[in-house]
Amino acid sequence: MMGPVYVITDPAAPLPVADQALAAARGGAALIQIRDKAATDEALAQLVTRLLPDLRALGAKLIVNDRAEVALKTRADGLHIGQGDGDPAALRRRLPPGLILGLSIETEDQARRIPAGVDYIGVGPVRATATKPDHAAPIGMEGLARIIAVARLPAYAIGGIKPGDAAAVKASGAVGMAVVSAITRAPDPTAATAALLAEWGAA
Ligand code: TZP
Ligand code: MG
Repeated sequence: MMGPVYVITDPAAPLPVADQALAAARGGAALIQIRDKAATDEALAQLVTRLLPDLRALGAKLIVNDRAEVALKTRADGLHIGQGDGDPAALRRRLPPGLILGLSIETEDQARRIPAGVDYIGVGPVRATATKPDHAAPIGMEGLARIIAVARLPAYAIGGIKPGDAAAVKASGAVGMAVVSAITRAPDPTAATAALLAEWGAA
C-alpha cells in the first residue's frame, strides 16, 4: 500500500513546490507530503486540488501537513500531524475512514502513547537537519529501531536521511525513508527519487 520513498516538499527549496511534488512522483515516490507552514489554508487547498489528479495518475498519494481542514476539503489522500497539532484520536473521528493519518514520533514515550487510528508514523529526526530548525533531539539509527519496536506501526525514518542510508533504515524495521532536502534540493529530483527507490530495493 505505501512504498518506501516518501517525499516532503519544501517552499524554501529552489523549485516551485508543485514541480518538486511532480518530479518526486515521476521518480516513483509513493507518498508526497505538501508541507508549507506559512501558506494560507486557501492557497494550500488550491495547490493540493491542482496536484491531486496528477499525483494520483502517477501512482502517488498526496498527504497534507498539519491542516485537517485542507485535507478534508480537498479530499486529499492523507493528513500528517506532529505532536503539537492536536489529539490524533479526535482528529481521526473527523476524517473519512480511508484517509491516511500520519503522526510524527520523536521519543519512545510518544511511541507508547499512539492512539488507534494512526496509520503510519514518521520517526525522527534520525540526524540533525537544517530543514526543520525546531526539531527534537536526534535519535540516530539506534533510537529509530527502538522507537519502531515500541510503536509497532508502519514507520518512515526522517531527518537527514540521504543516499547511502537505505540499508541502515531498512535494518531498523522502518518501511521507508521520508526525505526533504535529499530530493527537493537535488539537481534532478526525479533521478534522485528513482535512485533512492533503487537503493531501498537493493538493500
Ligand atoms: N520532521 C523531522 S525532521 C524533518 C521534518 C519535517 C525535516 C527533514 O528534512 P531533511 O532535509 O530530509 O533532513
Ligand atoms: Mg505539524
